[in-house]
Amino acid sequence: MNIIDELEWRGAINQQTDAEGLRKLVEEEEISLYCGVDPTGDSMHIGHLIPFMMMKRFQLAGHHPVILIGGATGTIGDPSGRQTERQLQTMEQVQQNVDALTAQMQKLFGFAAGSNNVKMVNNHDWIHKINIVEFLRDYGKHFSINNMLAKDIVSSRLDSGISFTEFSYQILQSLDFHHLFKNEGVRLQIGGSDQWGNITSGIDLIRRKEGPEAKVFGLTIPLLLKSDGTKFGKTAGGAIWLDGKKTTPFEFFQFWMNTDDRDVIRYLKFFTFLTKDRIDELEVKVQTEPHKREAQRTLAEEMTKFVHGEQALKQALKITEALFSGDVRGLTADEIEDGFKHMPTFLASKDTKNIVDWLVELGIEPSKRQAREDITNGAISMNGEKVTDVNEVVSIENSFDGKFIIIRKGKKNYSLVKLED
Ligand code: 383
Repeated sequence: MNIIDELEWRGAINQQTDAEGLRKLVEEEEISLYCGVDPTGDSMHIGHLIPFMMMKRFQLAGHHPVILIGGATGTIGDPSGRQTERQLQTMEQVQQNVDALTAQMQKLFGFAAGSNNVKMVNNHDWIHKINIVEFLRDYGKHFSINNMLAKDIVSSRLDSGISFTEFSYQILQSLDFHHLFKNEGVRLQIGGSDQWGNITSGIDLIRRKEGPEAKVFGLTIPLLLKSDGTKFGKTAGGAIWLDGKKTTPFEFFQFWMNTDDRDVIRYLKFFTFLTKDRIDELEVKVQTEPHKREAQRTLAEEMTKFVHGEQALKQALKITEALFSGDVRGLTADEIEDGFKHMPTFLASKDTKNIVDWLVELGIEPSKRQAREDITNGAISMNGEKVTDVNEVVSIENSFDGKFIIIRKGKKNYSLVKLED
């Protein structure tokens, strides 16, 4: 399968400027292509994985990805898809974000592992050298205000308003494409469907400056929609970040694990490097034995391994298994903190107390009568061991590391009790 057929099969193509031309080009040559990300935050989230997984596929097919970090464009902010003007970040903030995103990209693309067919660039390196007169003469002259106003990004903001700064953003991104075409031989820019306007205006600029023989292409990837209509990648707890400190590998694993049966095959095609045969096999499993959630588990394992590595995946699996079986005894304090982040948490003193009083005082049980009944019925366990005696006492001896006590009520209701310092 050539790379374009593969992207089509994976459902990863939204719009193309010249589908036939691009197909021919990638069949004949190894090409350089680029995709940019702006350092508007200190981590990427899974929405960013969408085009960068595709870059990785081009890389595996022998092409040469150029990853652009928007050290200059990030100081402005892309108005695409936004209804309100952005607050400018400080230059220091942008620089910190550049460093953080650079490190993440290096990890994902495995520079450390010595793969040398990927390049990383920062548009600040060339944009900061352009002075205002050059900007207006060499670039501004090729942009028609009339066309710029007609683009969705700008026209949708004419009511609410848009600053000259954000209005000019598309010129900067266009100038990048031109720069990379001239200096790195880049022939294709890819991005999410929100980037269509910026990508096509770059192609126009290249044609105007270099003439019609300059053959460059644009390709966008569809926005992922969930079958229940809600936005992909957002949970009650916010975005799913690639930074393990913001979204732990366990939470990351759980996010993919919770994918709807109706979405899981699409996600496997989009995000993993599994073969068509393997994905077809999993598709059958979703139909014949959905309760086993093998497709979800495969997706969660592949994604966690790709973003966080083998070791982190092992730990996520260990926490998942402990919570499922109830046997939490083998967990470390760090693993508990991670696994219980979104479970009900209570704060208790380190004083020794009777279990019934303790459960009621904390609010885990509504009344002493209920607490006694649950204990007698064997519905309560403490740190993975059933409590059967209503006279049992709770003390610091029961805790993990002097820090936590885990209570399980029934099969699934966990509470984390943190002991006060
Ligand atoms: C800057 C300079 C360029 C080329 C691209 C850029 C960034 C671009 C942008 N991209 C988004 C971002 O940075 O704003 N103007 O958060 C997102 N991308 C990718 C993808 C996506 C887009 O990084 O659709 C989701 O992740 O294109 O929203 O010369």
